[in-house]
Amino acid sequence: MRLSFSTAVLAAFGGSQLVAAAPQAAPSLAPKLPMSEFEKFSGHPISLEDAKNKDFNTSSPEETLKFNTLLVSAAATCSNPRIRTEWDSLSNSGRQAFVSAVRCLMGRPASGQWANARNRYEDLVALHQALTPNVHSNSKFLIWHRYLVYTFEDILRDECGFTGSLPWFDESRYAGRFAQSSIFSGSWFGGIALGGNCVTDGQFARTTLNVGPGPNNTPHCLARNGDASKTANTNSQIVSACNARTSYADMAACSEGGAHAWGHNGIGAVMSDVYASPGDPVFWLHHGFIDRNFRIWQNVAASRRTTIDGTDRVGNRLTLDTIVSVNGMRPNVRIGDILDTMSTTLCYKYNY
Ligand SMILES: [Cu+2]
Repeated sequence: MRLSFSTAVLAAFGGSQLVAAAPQAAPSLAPKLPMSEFEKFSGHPISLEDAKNKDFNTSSPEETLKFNTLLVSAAATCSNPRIRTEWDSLSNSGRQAFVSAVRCLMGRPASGQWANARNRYEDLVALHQALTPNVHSNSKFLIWHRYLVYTFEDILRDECGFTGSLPWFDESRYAGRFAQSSIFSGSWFGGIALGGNCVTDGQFARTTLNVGPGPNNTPHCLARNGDASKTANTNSQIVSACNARTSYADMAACSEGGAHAWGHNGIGAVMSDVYASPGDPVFWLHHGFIDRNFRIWQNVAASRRTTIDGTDRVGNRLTLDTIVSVNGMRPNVRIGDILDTMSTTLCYKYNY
């Protein structure tokens, strides 16, 4: 999705809206925005056929750094990893601990780092919005989102007393029927088949979002526009087809346009907004799934946890020393520090 790419960069970095966003009075009722206000995720979601086709070009070919191994990985291990548990395997108390921590973050003051963020949760949405052009449609996508999700998990623990790990949503088991997951119920995150209307049930009912839509900032409601014909494409076949690709860059591009894009667009509205989709708390469960698929690909060979290939937004090759930044919300790390989730830097794994 190179469409409007340079415009997007200008909007995010050169535009005045992030700097000039003056505090506005919180609306008493979250205003609904028309669907046209939300930019569709990843202009080119790919089909299962595309995912299976080894010749389907999802990224430019480049050399794999076969011998650029991570020297610290042999020595550094984590002995007590956090376990990220799939939603259905999590107890109600485990689910509630996570949801309460997210709500806690939404109730805490913004740091002030992001002028458009109105609470601490929105600091993370604003971070994602600002870096969107850097970390989508290029090979940084998977590795950067791994660190974003980790940053979120770590902030929940540090600032809201959360002692658990991020839950994730096995969308391959609910492909085409997300509405049947208890995630999208009045007990938890609220409904999905809302036709673009505001979420009015569940623990995030009537949430107002101040970051987005797109690179702009207008108060709007947490809304969804569930479409089962789109979430049908988060099935295990498309995940496997992408994970059958041997280079990191090819797999990452396939994942981004595959289950990743279909999950975003299939939940719809806020979630289909490439810039500000973290405004919907299900973003984190979705990206847990995408990161877990990445880890499964990495489990095939040690080299997949110690080498990297692909390029960044401007075509520079990624190396183990390439910096991954969350703009100071957590320390900068090297790609080599976070390639292996079982390193001392991250130290987590998925329950399956
Ligand atoms: Cu993203």
